[in-house]
Amino acid sequence: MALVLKCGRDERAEWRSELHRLLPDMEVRPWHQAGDPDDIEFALVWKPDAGELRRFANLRAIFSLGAGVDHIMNDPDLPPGVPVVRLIDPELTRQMSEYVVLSALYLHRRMPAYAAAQKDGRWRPLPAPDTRSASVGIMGLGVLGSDAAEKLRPFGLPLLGWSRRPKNIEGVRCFHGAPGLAPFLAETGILVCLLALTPETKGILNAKTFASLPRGAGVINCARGGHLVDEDLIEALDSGHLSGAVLDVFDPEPLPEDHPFWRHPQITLTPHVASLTLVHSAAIIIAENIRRMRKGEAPLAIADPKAGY
Ligand code: NDP
Ligand code: OXD
Repeated sequence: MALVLKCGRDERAEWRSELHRLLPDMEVRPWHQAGDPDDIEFALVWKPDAGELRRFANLRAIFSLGAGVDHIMNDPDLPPGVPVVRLIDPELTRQMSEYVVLSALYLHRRMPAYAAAQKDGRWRPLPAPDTRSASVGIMGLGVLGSDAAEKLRPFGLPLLGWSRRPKNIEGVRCFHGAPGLAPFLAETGILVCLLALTPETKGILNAKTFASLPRGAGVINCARGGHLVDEDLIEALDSGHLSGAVLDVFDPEPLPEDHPFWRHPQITLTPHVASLTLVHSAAIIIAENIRRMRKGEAPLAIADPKAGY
């Protein structure tokens, strides 16, 4: 039996060598040289082509190469009954928390305004940032959102969080569900999006959400581009209601060259690098899940097909 791998060309050799080291009896086949589809027991994928996974009649699990599984779940022809397995990797979590702390402090310390002043050659000190009132609200309190909250705690900024189900996290005022959204937004000064992308959360960063934030709020999107309504963000920034945004993810990616985000003075953007899968670390987690399945145990971190993440 074999594993089929769909990853970036640059990482293919590393994945194959790590998986060979950890699972010496597993044959690893590249996506376009999968051979006899009936040999394929496991798929390890990033953005598989829609309908393609269904070719593998003996597939036992689909492993995501990233933390999000939307790139798999959005296939309307997904093989039924085959578990989709999320990647929960401490290295991914660490990187994301670094990005969130960096971006939240960047907005809190008004770095976009200082960058603009520097560009104009202007010496323009702003009032001291008041940490007591500069709250950070995290949408999505899953693996990444809850760790980001924990890493932000030592800075003393009031923390809020919003999720689908109720949560109890030390030092975080937790809200949940549709009724919890408005009170959460009303007290959020810096909004961080770390939600899973599902039909319910698509476009959630929109004009109504921005209008519910206090004037001068900032927005950080490091989940998926599909959460954000691009025009609504530009309008909220241009009207002065929002003061700045840090964006790591876009729809589509790469962000088209002529997209207004590139040159907007209040937007800082990065090319989907907030947290990158590190092969040496992720391969250990995937190999361990395959070993579990071979022993007849369920893999860890199966996505819930009903919830979609
Ligand atoms: P989790 O599945 O652990 O967490 C997802 C969170 O979203 C949960 O708190 C969940 O609520 C919440 N959620 C889902 N649907 C709703 C809803 N309808 N209303 C309110 N809350 C909802 O995922 P991770 O923390 O591991 O990852 C989060 C996302 O980060 C990924 O899906 C991915 O898109 C993105 N990501 C981006 C990267 C980058 O480099 N930019 C890298 C890695 C991930 P509940 O807790 O109640 O289930
Ligand atoms: C992920 C990502 O989901 O890289 O891991 O976006």
